[in-house]
Amino acid sequence: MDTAPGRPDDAGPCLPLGTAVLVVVLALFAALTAGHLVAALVGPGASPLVAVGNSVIDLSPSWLVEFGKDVFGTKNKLVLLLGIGLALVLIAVAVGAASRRRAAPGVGLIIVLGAVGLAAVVTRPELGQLAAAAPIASFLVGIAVFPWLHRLARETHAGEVGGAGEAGNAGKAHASPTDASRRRFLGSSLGVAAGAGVAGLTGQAFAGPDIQASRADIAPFNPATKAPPLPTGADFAANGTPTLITPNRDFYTIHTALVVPRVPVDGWTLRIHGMVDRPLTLTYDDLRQRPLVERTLTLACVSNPVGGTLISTANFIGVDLRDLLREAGVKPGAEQLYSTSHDGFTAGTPVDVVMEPDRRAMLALGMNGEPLPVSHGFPVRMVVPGLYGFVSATKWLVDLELTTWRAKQGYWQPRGWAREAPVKTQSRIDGPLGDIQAGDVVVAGTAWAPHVGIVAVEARVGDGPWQQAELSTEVSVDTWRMWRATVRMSPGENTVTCRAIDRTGATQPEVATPVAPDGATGWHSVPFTAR
Ligand SMILES: Nc1nc2c(c(=O)[nH]1)N[C@H]1C(S)=C(S)[C@@H](COP(=O)(O)O)O[C@H]1N2
Ligand SMILES: [Mo]
Repeated sequence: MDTAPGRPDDAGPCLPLGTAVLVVVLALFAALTAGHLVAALVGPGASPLVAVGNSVIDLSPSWLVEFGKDVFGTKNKLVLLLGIGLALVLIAVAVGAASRRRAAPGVGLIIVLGAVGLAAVVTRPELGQLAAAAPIASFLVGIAVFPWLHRLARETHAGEVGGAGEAGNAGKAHASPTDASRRRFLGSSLGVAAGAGVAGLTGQAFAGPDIQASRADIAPFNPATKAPPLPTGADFAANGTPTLITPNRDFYTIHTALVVPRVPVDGWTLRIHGMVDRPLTLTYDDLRQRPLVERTLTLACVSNPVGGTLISTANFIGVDLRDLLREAGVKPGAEQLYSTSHDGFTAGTPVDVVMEPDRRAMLALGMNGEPLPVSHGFPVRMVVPGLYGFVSATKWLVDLELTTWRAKQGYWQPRGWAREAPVKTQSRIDGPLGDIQAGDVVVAGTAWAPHVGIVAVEARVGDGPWQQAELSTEVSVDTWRMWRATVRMSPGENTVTCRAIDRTGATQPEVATPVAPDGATGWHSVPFTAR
């Protein structure tokens, strides 16, 4: 049988499994990094890997998303990417095994994955038409690299078979055809791996506009109305609670986007339209020139379990949302303020809540004296005191539409979450931390009922009597409040439980409910071992 180098055929020798898999892996790597590089030009979300990941997130059933969050917390996105990577490796092994004689299965794989990548990119709501260039680049590179490397590998192997008799005495002076073709295959493989590595890293480095530069260009804010200075005793950080203001780097972060959107101030506009008398299109400077207000507000996530930490407080700087909407002139009948993010995320907020004179809802440009951090929505986000973030706190905001509830649904509503979601009254135990001596122990924690206010917190050990806790000085009804209580602990395990009472007079309910659809309820209990 003629197995001359350069003319391998189906009946020829079989590639070792490892080589066949390597060829598939290298071709996939080259294809994905090429797409990643082109995505740097047409939008980071266009990278096929990222687009497929984002689509997996959006198409996943809610229970799976919740499971991911429960098990992996904020690492869930890394786990998703690793999962997709692992799936690709398994596919590469299977297709490699099928491609030991013929290139066809590998070519078929490139076509199928190319179609999946293209479909994921063109159906992403946040990407423009140009974005298709990234998966197309992936496809073209994959469809070129795979058959080429496959042929080189076959040539090497054909040479090995043909030159088997020389194997024992192939000295350095007499390079056999085997050595030459093997060198060609190895050299090409290394070249593909290196080229793909460089393409991937370059794509990563230049993905989108230089957002930190845009952020650094923002002149310091000088709010006309500053947040009042914190009263003394606003937190019990010395007893283990968080500080009243959460530093930006510690502020909890939740979003559906797999890569944080980079939205430069240049060219950013906000449209206010729908059921309004005067539709507006505002630039960043338009917002800056309005009287800026600074407000100390607590933001909470509906996915926060009892005792959880998906809640933080910041001094948000921005413009009053009600004032802005009054300028646009909200028409009667508008029920929903439908906000859209640059990344396609949407939230529906009740208009009557946003328009309450004392609600203090805002469009935030700054956070704790700085421009918004990129991961918290730079350049502009919404914040509505008293509502969970998923129905009110749209980051990377680009569009506000006044509409009805029937016309549109925010991102999470069709995924089984509530339409209207005020933050539930909650309290949690934060300290003491470390070694505990039996006797009198100061237990401390945090309580919140945003826009309602906390009036009391009670704590108890085991089934003992409830004790009134001392409360930190109230900053406003829109911020969390800290508590501490001296309780008696005996040696061994002591389970401490707390509950808050809000300004409506209601006590935080004992019955435990899950986070979906509108926030967890239940009392927080923590066992402490005293010595
Ligand atoms: N664009 C966008 N905005 C978003 C979200 C999102 O997924 N995408 N998540 C919302 C949710 S669920 C919460 S709790 C808050 C969290 O804001 P933070 O990350 O600044 O804490 O942002 C809200 N705004
Ligand atoms: Mo959230």
